[in-house]
Amino acid sequence: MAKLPDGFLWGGAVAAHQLEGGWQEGGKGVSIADVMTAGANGVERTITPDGVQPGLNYPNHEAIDFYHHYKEDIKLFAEMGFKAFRTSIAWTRIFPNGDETEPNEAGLKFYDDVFAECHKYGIEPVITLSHFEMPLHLVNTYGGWRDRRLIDFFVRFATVCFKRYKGVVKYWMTFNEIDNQCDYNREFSMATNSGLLFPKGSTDEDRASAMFQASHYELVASALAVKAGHEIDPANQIGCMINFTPMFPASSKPEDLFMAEKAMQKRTWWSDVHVRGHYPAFMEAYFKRTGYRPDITDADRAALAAGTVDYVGFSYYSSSTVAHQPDNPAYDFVGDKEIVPNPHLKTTEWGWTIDPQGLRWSLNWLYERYEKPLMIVENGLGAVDQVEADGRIHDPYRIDYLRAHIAEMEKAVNEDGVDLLGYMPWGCIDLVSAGTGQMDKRYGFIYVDKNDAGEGTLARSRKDSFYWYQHVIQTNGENL
Ligand code: BGP
Repeated sequence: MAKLPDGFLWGGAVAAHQLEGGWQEGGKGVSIADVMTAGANGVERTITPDGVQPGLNYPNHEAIDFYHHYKEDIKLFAEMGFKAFRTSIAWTRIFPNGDETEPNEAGLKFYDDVFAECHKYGIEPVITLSHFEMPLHLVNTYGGWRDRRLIDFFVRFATVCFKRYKGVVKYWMTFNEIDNQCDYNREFSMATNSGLLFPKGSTDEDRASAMFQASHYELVASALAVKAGHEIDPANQIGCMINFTPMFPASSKPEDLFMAEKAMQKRTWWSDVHVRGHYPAFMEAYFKRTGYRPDITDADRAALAAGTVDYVGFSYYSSSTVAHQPDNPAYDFVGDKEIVPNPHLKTTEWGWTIDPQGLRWSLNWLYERYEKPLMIVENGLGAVDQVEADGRIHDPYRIDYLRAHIAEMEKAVNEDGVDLLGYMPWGCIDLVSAGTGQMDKRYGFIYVDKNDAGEGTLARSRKDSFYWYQHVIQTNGENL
């Protein structure tokens, strides 16, 4: 393969609540992630917003205890040759309840130490400000992002971080996978993204209405944070972060082609606002046509226009295929009926399609639409790994997945002219799964000895993919 440009940010990605543990250390407050139990046997994770209940399994409380192992872990990333490490700052370490006026020094100090450790090895920290880990207090007291006051709380948090880590962190992202909320039939993603909890019996309309409002406040908060970040340090590069799942038509029928177009709009309007500073026409038309009337003021519109992002960060795991259904005349819903299997693609053990060419397509689509640098901040294969009797972990399936995706990424850069800043595969060290709350859905190059029941020594070991990725980075992507 052809090499990537010099300075390409090879690395890996994680999120605070999925690996740090130390959920009550250093003055940390309780986040929504801390009250989520693990799912089991196909059952979704549950949320216990009134507090932790004895006897239930809360995997994020210890996670892989990066809080105490970060030196060892960053050393292993350095051994692989990482140029960048994406993690998030747990909001509750800095503002334990989210609405205080003064930050928690011990929390700020923890990230001073983590970033210093990265720089010791020439690793660039890439930081998400909000990755599914908002303070629980903001959920219980304000109803999460339904409440406009959260804008100020978030901007205060972001501003404290920009000031404290000035000259230390250059690459930032505001909200992780903000567009996940389009799946408003799944209460779990509402809770993780926006802290929106719903009473039993709530309808799709209730959830959609709250979601549009919460999303708007998040977009305004993001724009104000971007503006503040640029003022504090003009060298800051501040991006958005979306879950990019391309929607392909199931057939060449015009209805399916248009369904795919509408399904793409349904996912991408968040990044349209982040990048362009205004709502796309199809969303304005949708609000007019439907009963949704989010509170959007003129001052909000001015804020959106003044805080556009510098780059587009995105996760890519799989593609989806959609077919139009006759009972969806306005093409408004992309639900279980519209999403259909793609007979040309294999799937993972968790049913996610494996579509490397979809990554090249995504890079082309995003670059054409936004003409902004892109950053792949998540990609990877969740799989169950076996530890052999000699302690080694052979994971050729993970290497195959990553090799195929990197090859397509390189074509997008070298043949299609896409401006790509870096590649940070997800869960570079095994961690708690966001979707299931379990350990055994593993993504890492580094194995962590801990099982779904929370048992294990937490010892780290290098998988085969560790050495493979090390070689990829050494050759700047030439040798896959
Ligand atoms: C993304 C999230 C991550 C992550 C990943 C894999 O949606 O940003 O936090 O966990 O998906 O998902 P899962 O952990 O469910 O396999």
